[in-house]
Amino acid sequence: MTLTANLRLDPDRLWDSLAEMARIGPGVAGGNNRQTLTDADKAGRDLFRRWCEAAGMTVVVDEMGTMFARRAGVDSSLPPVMVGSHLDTQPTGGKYDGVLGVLGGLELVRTLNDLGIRTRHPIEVVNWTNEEGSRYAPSMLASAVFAGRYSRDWAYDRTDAAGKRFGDELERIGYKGTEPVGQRPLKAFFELHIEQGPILEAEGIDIGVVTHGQGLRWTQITLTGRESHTGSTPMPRRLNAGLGAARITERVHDIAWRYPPHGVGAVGLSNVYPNSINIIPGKAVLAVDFRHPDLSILEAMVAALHLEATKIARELGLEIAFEPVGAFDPVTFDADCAGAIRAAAEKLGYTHRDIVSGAGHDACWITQIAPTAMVMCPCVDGLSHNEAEAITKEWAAAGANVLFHAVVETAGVVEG
Ligand code: HGY
Ligand code: MN
Ligand code: MN
Repeated sequence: MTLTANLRLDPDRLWDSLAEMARIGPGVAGGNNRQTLTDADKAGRDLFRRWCEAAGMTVVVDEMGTMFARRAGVDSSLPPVMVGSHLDTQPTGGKYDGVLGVLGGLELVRTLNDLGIRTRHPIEVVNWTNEEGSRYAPSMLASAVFAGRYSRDWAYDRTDAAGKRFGDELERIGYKGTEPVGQRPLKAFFELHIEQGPILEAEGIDIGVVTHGQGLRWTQITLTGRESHTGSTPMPRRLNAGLGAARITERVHDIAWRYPPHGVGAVGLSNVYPNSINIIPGKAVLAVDFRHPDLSILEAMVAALHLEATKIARELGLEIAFEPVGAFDPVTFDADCAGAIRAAAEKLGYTHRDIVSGAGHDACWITQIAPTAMVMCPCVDGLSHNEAEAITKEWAAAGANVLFHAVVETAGVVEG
């Protein structure tokens, strides 16, 4: 039996849930600041747990704090179809990045309950811990541990800018679960996410069928010069780490431009020390974010960075140190899962196109261990990682409806 095209989610209930979650950890400009493992993250997790339990699901938390809300299937021995994303946000994040994927999964279960539909496989709605990687690098940390890329203890030892350990903060908010990470079997994983880019909106297309995800390399660079007086130190005697950071930032931009149309690069995090108006910075720390869908080009960008940043440092008399702080290779998502998404969009009468994800997602790690694909909906001006991030209720509903049909068809509908 398959779901008929008239079966859709309740767009208002989804929209209301998004609005209620957005009230937790508000930003300063209408978005959210619900960073991972903060009190606001805890409050968002608690609300998600209450909603899941009210929908008859049982919630399990693993050792990385990832939440798995399970709706029983007719055959509980079968592996679940997982659906989800993340509830943590950037410090100046939007209301939909990640949240739409988690609450779209919750709404899917609420709709199955309303319709009295049973599935053969269980369904699990997932909130992955620390997708953003802003407070604790690297991004997609919990899904990477789940996929076996990093150990739990390595993740626990990650520290934030204030020196707080990931493991300690997870314990502090009460979400250090007992289930070993990565032990949960799954049949497939589906993630609904806003595009965070301009393509779908510009082309007037409802649904992105994500067939690939580009790769990422994050490199932290520390430059060491010498603090000295900005007034009395002659120019030839300066060892200015801040100047080195500025030149390397410009060079990152140039390296990205060498690989059009997909090459992208930026320095989003950059600090000089001691950051005093009349002291030449003796130290600078910056983080470089390169992305590309082709692994060999991504690696060429990083190699150019090492070569050219080292030359800049030498010219300025600075010491330089590089530390990789995040990496995942370009991925290809599962053709059958992508096919289920395409078929759902067709059945429901939505326009759709295949698309490569510019941003990283938990699905990029889960696809390494199980059949995985993503559904995308447009966002206004392609803007994300900005408090002004916006989507329409119609876009949210279209994405969630396609997710609903693709997940339920994969889980198998049981008659009667
Ligand atoms: O960086 C990313 O692509 C994701 O938003 N964490
Ligand atoms: Mn996201
Ligand atoms: Mn994000």
